[in-house]
Amino acid sequence: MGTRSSQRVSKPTNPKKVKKKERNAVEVPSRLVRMKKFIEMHKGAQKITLILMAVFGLQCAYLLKLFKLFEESNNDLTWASSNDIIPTKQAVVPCSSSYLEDIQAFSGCIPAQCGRVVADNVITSAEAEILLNLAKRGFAYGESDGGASILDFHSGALSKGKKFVNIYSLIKASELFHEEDITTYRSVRRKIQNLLASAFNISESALYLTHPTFFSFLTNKDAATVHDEYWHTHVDKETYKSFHYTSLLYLNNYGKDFTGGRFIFDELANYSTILEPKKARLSGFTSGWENPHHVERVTGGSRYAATISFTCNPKNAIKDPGFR
Ligand SMILES: O=C(O)CCC(=O)C(=O)O
Repeated sequence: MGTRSSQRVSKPTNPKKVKKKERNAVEVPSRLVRMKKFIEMHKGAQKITLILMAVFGLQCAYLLKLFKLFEESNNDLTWASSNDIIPTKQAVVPCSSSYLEDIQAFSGCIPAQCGRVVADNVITSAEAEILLNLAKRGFAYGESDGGASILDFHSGALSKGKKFVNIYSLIKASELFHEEDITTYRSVRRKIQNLLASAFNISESALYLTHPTFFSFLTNKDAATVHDEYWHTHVDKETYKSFHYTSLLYLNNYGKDFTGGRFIFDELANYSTILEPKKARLSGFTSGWENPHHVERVTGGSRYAATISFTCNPKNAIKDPGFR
């Protein structure tokens, strides 16, 4: 037995098993090292992942901001499309403090709310046609070199070349205007006065026609003087001191008779409210800082409109143009 047991103890080791053991003895520490390395690497990767995520997050935030800005600049609202027939549509905007201050002195003329109105059924197409023909007859005597001409039948001012001339020095009014023109102009003026009074809840008799009242004719010619640069944002109360209520009567059609030339309200909140002109479309608005606006550059054709505006101050009233 003793021999057997000692034999068992001294049993010679199988060389194959030794090799395997040796292999194992070598493999165990290398796995640990690899594990450690892996963990270390993983820690590094975690850091890198976190950094990448932060960079990605920042990029996303930046893109989102850009997208928002882009979205805002594309937030323009076509308030009055030339495809629509608008019975009457109104929008309220808070009155500017300077406008309210100015108008306080004229009771009966203070708007319930400032804002805008557009109406397609107040002026008839026939009335617009008569005024369009009258404007065209007038502009045959003069036109600006630079694509923006005006004709003021009240004062006689007419764009010619780079200056203004008095149309009544070129032709007798009686030869230029027909009785129908005068009656149409008066009827249109009365209708506008009525629309403004009801839209802004004021007394019709508190409104007076004011200077300047003019026809405009715009083309895509390059500007020759500053007077041709109609596309700058402006506030009517600043440009024309006597205005309290501005009205515009369009005499031909955006998209058909001309391209470009849309009327744009430049809102404070970085977007635009767009009005597309169409024949006999009437728009009206309070003339203060609540309604900054411009006309988009005309890109083709001829655009005709009439600016017919009102004051609350009787001292700044003018008579209907008598066409002398
Ligand atoms: O013709 C228009 O639509 C606007 C004209 C205008 O802004 C202006 O005469 O001050």
